[in-house]
Amino acid sequence: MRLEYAPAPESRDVVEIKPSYGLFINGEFVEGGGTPFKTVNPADEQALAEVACADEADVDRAVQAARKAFGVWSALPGAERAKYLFRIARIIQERARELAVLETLDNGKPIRESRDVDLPLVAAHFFYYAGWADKLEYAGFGPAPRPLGVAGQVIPWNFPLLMLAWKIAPALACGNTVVLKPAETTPLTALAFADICVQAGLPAGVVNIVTGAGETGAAVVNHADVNKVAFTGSTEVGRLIARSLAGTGKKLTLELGGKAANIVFEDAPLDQAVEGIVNGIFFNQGHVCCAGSRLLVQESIRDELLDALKRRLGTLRLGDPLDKNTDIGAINSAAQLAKIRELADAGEREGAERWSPACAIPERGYWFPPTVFTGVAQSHRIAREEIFGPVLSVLTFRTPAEAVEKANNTPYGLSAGVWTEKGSRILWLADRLRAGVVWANTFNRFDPASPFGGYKESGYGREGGRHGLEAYLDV
Ligand code: TXE
Repeated sequence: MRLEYAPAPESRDVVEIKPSYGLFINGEFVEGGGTPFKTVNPADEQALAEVACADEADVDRAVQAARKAFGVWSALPGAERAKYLFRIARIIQERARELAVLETLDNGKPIRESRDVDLPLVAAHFFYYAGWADKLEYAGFGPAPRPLGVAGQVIPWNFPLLMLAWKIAPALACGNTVVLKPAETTPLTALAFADICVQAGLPAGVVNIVTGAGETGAAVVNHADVNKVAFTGSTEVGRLIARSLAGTGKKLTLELGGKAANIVFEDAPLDQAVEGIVNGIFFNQGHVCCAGSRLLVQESIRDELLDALKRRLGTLRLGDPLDKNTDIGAINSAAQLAKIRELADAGEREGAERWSPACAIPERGYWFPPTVFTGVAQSHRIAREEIFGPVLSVLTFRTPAEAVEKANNTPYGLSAGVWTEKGSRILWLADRLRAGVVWANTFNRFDPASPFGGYKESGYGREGGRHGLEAYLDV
């Protein structure tokens, strides 16, 4: 790690955080019936604000508000709905700096990422789906696709505002109304988004935000008057939700975990591949469902690639997420840090070799250094389980067939990466990899026009693109 450099902190003053926040129901901020909870800055463990907790009665009020608004919203011509979505997209752009700082404070991710990746993509999703709102009959789902009604949406903490955009933008474009529950460790940007809905003049009840933990989420998905459920989070909770919705007739999409293979062939451009590996697993501290957490490297270039990778990791900066030079921010919560530590310790116990660059860890906050495990066997927990942290497991292969076999040897199937100069090999692998997304000579690239979603235990349904509309329409 480079220890000496000139810090360039983004100003905290661009955002005004209130001491306490209410729920957003029917266009107003209201108190919640549950016990309020604190949201914490993971970089210094200081409380940022107190946030209301929605109980079942609050969730019911939010669903009723969404039901009432559905009549008005779904009856608007698509071009009118588009105007609201365009307005929201523009306000997000105007307030991008404030939202990026708020996201970084609540989540721990580097400001460089929230500013240059998350926020531009959030706005892009609203622009993209605004464009569909008056063209749904041309989406290929039949002549008069209809909205489903009230969408209950539960999202995680790794991309708080971006996951909100993935869920709310297509739902509204299709004419649905929404009750969304953000994750309990990152509620602040969803509440800022509620404020943006007010600023955009969105009719009351079209978007409702209920904060709280898993019980609030369960109340949303199990509410009898919710027609569609969209969930992004752990495979365990995804399974619970699928079970509880069985037989209810609610439409369900699930975006769950992953254990992606990033496959590097001996003919790959090495410097580019190293950047792709770093971006694949250390972007957002590895809190990414499609993270390239397993490096599959062709045996003939293993040592050369690992040397180059370790040199590059030595240049990464871990620390203050608000510093524009920071590459590795804070781990989102104490619970997630404990999970990463547990799995990394299991890696050592099971016989893999652990390596991290020299790295000063701040005294306060939740931190984990970039970590590489070599000598990993397919049976090791670090090769099988989602770590959701900055930890890379390195395995080797000799032939393309062996690479495919190892890459597919996981219960998950969300994403994969292939690095090679050979176009024919890219197509050969893309055909055989059981993954919803296959990147070639790049990794972790997102576009609102591309469908995203998994195979196997990574979930079902697609978000993004034209396919993302299908989740919110009766066709
Ligand atoms: O997830 P949870 P956690 C994976 C990742 C991570 C692990 C645990 O491996 O280490 O999951 O993270 C809400 N009914 N991913 O515990 O609990 C919860 O309040 C309805 C991968 O944070 O699944 C939050 O809003 N909702 C993933 C959301 O579900 C419930 C992103 C996610 O929390 C609920 C996050 C219930 N019974 C974690 N229980 C990805 N695919 O990107 C909880 N929630």
